[in-house]
Amino acid sequence: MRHQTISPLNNISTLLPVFGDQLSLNLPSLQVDRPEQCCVLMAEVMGEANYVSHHRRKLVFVFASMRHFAEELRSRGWQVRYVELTHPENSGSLDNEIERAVNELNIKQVAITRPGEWRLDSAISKTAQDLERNNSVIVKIHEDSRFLCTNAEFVRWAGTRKQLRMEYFYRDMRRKTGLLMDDNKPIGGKWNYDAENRKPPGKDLTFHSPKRFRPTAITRAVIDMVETLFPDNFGSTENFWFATSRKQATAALVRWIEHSLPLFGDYQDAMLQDEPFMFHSVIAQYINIGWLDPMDVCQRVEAEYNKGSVPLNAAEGFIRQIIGWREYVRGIYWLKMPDYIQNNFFNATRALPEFYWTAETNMNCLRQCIKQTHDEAYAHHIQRLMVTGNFAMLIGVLPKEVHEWYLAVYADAYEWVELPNTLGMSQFADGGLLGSKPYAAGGNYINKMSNYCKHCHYKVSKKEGDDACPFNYLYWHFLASNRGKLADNHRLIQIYRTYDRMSDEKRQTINKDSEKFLSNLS
Ligand code: FAD
Ligand code: DLZ
Ligand code: SF4
Repeated sequence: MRHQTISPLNNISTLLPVFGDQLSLNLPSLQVDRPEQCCVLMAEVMGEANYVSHHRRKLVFVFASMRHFAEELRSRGWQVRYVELTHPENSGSLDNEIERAVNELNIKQVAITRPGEWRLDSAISKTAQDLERNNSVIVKIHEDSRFLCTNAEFVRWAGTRKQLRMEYFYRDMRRKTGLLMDDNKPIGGKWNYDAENRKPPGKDLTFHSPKRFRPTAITRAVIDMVETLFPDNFGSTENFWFATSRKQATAALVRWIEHSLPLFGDYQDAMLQDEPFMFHSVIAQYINIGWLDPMDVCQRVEAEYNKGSVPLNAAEGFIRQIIGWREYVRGIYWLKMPDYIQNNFFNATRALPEFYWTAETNMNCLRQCIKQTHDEAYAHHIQRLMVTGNFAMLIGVLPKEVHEWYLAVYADAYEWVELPNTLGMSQFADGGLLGSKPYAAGGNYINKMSNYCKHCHYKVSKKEGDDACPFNYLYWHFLASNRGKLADNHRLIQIYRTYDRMSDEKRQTINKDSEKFLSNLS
């Protein structure tokens, strides 16, 4: 096995650690006056590989991307100390690798871009203090400039409001970036075209799959390593096709813009059997790891709208996801951590069902979404929110277990973006910080937005009995069980009225079917 040993580095005084999701040449810590006196440190470590049991495709994507980034840096003249996972002296954690490099290279200064996750940020801050105290090393931690809203700006925005609604944050971000703006007015007269973006899947849709890349020699070596070291982790590495360099990720974006962006808006919420990607961009993993820059992505999309090649609902819908949702959830994460992760508004206690790891369930919507997650480390937003997330909330799974599953299984998952989406948006475990009501739905919604029900063991039209769609009775059971916490929610008043109009017998049947289903689950 090839080990990257550390050749004597001359005149090195500054260490520049770059973490696995910081693969950008624009990182603030890489903007230095004397690159020849710097050494970039990159380390594959078990601490990061194991803190949740990551999908094997995600591990391949992260390590292969890290290795390609190290090559990119070297080709630009940077000195790079790259520690592979199997290196005999690998200490197993990023903070220890920084300390080891400081001691071995006799480093005087360290410059770091702040890690994306609270967990790593605390460990690095502690290491920074130790290095300054014990080794007289100067440590500078830069704020991550790859986002359009700084944490300080978000704190200021949040400080002025009672409710932290994404829509108002998004409008401010449109004003700030000037995207799709006509002076200080939104192009087209409306801020948000979401109402046009909920078309059910049509019969005659044709899709262009995301651009696929043949693994390089570097990636093939990583695949072998991941298969050897993580044989029991979830997911497949077969036919690995993700981009693992900036050039490839950009080519994937260009292809998506050309072929799929025009219909992205219309079918954003639709789901189809055996069509994991539809018109989605499948670029979240590339933006989050640093291969693509969010503002550049949005400007390319805006340019297509200006050329007249895509409708406004597609361009606006996409840009909203990036400068709205993506920035907003990051703001919430840093505003509310570390306590946020403990939230459990409904006091849920159930363990995550085993079939989230095996896809062995008769519920076709869940089987499809989980199987696809296993094969691709990908599911689109509505699959995550309204199928796997909705079901976990309806049956009362511990939010922390749901969170750890999402963090592990998606190639784009890092806690700063995954946690608010899971715990807040999909589980309502924060009691409504992100959403004004829980995203709970029965089988009708899934049937309207997908063709899953046509291929299901259960009947979506049936409300009770062994062959009824479980989402139908679990939906009412969830609302009834959590009435004490939800009854005052003005968006649920009509729904509770409908429940109250049901006969006692019907309500008892809902309860009986639900209890039977839930006891079979456990
Ligand atoms: P598209 O549908 O093509 O959307 C375009 C881009 O918008 C995405 O690439 C992404 O960068 C951004 N985006 C869209 N929605 C969101 C959102 N709600 N929050 C943040 N960014 C958004 N996204 C992640 O990047 N990482 C996660 O770990 C993650 N976990 C999620 C967990 C749950 C329970 C839910 C409901 C959503 C989660 N999302 C997460 C948001 C969203 O589902 C993914 O960003 C999206 O599915 C990625 O696929 P795509 O690139 O094809 O996105
Ligand atoms: C996700 C990940 C994994 C699996 N492995 C590494 C690693 O070995 N080295 C590294 O620097 N980063 C890795 N990452 C990304 C980090 O987990 C990420 O930087 C933190 O979670 C902060 O967002
Ligand atoms: Fe899912 Fe119910 Fe439809 Fe089956 S019938 S696919 S369980 S929503």
